[in-house]
Amino acid sequence: MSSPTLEDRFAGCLLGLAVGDALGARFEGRSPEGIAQQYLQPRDLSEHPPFGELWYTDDTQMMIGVCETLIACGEINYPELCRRFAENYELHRGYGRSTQLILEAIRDGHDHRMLAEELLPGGSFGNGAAMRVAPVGLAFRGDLAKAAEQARKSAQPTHLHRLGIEGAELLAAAVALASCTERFDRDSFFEQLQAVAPSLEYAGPLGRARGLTERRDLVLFGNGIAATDSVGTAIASFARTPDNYSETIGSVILLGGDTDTMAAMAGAISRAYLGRAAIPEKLLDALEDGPKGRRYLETLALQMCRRFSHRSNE
Ligand code: RVK
Ligand code: MG
Ligand code: MG
Repeated sequence: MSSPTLEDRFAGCLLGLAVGDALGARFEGRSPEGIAQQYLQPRDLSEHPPFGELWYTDDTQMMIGVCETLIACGEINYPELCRRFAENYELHRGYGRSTQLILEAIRDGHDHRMLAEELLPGGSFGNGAAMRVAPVGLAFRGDLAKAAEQARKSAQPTHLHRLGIEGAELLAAAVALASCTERFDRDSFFEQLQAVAPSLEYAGPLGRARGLTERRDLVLFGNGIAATDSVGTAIASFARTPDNYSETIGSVILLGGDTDTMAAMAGAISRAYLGRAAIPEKLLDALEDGPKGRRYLETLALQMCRRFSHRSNE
């Protein structure tokens, strides 16, 4: 099988994230036992997806804001990022509580920096900065230090806790590495990731992910809204089944809990590696296609690719 083109990888990453988010959203907050009554195997979710159109959530909506900023400015520009987040914001997409209040403050011209510092002790360590950061990994795929620096900037408006920020750095690095990979090499992938996120809170899950073979052992990773409970889970699922998108996103959805976000993050990494082709047609066809829907994501991917492909071999 020939390697995907860069354009394929960019489109795959954005669509893989949106499809994971939208499919996972149907199961958000449910228990693994409840989901198992309907779906026993990860691939069943792609072969027999829930009925009707699949709507994405805050994960994809914020990722779109990151993409738009990168395309407009060539890097993360704080005022532009805030403007895009607030402009795209729709409450019904289901935002984290603190992120919601911050985006409403930006929209209404209030002091949002104070909220980011004070709403949660030490700032937010939610997975909201990691779930939206994949485009940063694509844009700076040839330079992990730059990708990490830009990931930190992209977290700033809403996530000031070091664990929320580190989760974003880690996810951006995972996407960057996957998008440069011709043939997945587990040891090399984890060695590079471990250098990006040295904190104990991430070193533990990354170390376990490196040795993960059985799907049942994914339950040893978290399934929650904290970045430390979900970023490692998404990476572990990708690394267990790097050649199989349906298995990668289905496995994290069957864990229950924060299913949209784990599947969004795992889907972005998976498709940055595999490219767009073979995202199951049934899922792609079901993804919403109104304003800023499926076709808009394809356009964004093309614009991202044009703007950033020259950085690929740096
Ligand atoms: C609804 C204590 C903290 C904390 C801290 C907890 C969407 C809080 C997406 C907070 C994702 C929650 C998710 C979310 C993304 C964070 N001390 N608790 N320092 N920091 N928390 O509001 O964008 O689903 O319970 O920053 O990270 O699909 O309410 O939102 O699943 O994490 O929300 O943190 O959320 P926020 P976010
Ligand atoms: Mg969500
Ligand atoms: Mg979520």
